[in-house]
Amino acid sequence: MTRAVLAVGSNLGDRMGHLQGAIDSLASGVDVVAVSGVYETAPVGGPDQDDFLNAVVIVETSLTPHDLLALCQRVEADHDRVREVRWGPRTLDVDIIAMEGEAFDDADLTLPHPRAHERAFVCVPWLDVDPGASLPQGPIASLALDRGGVVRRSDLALALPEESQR
Ligand code: A4P
Ligand code: MG
Repeated sequence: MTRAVLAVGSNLGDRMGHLQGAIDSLASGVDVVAVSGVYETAPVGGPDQDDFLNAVVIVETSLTPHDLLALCQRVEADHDRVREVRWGPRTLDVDIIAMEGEAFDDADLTLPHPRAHERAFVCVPWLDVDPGASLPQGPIASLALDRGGVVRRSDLALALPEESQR
């Protein structure tokens, strides 16, 4: 089994519903082993748009990287993903941030995610679930990140799949 780090984000509609739905749907194809806290984050890039809720999910899988990407894209489609412009508002985004031992770049998939190291909305929740996490740019804990727009929502929590189905 390979450990993979996924980032989930939503800034349209029932944001928590989309994030919890993503975690529950991912469980049909991978083992979900940990879920970070939920963060309210200012949008980075793209048009003027509403704040996101972001979180990081740790999974274990024997899927290949491309099959994991296909699962992430199926989960997005199941949540009526609409995205008209790059970096624009979306009901659900599920990105692969890193996969243990995998580093490559082709037309469909870049691992580790090429923008993860500069994104506090990915690195801050990732640190919740893995304080020792690192990227090719260095340990996440020592990256210079602008954390200004990333606020923990301690009133919100995502559940592991079994808990959410109880
Ligand atoms: N792709 C390549 N590598 C990967 C990977 N590691 N994981 C390809 C996932 N997909 C990967 O993605 C476009 C294409 O990237 C896919 O077809 C896949 O083959 P997409 O999800 O369709 O489009 P996107 O998400 O709009 O584009 P992109 O470039 O992936 O955007 P980012 O970098 O994911 O940024 N601000 C806040 N606060 N919170 C957010 O969650 N998200 C974005 C999206 C921008 N600003 C944000 C947030
Ligand atoms: Mg994406």
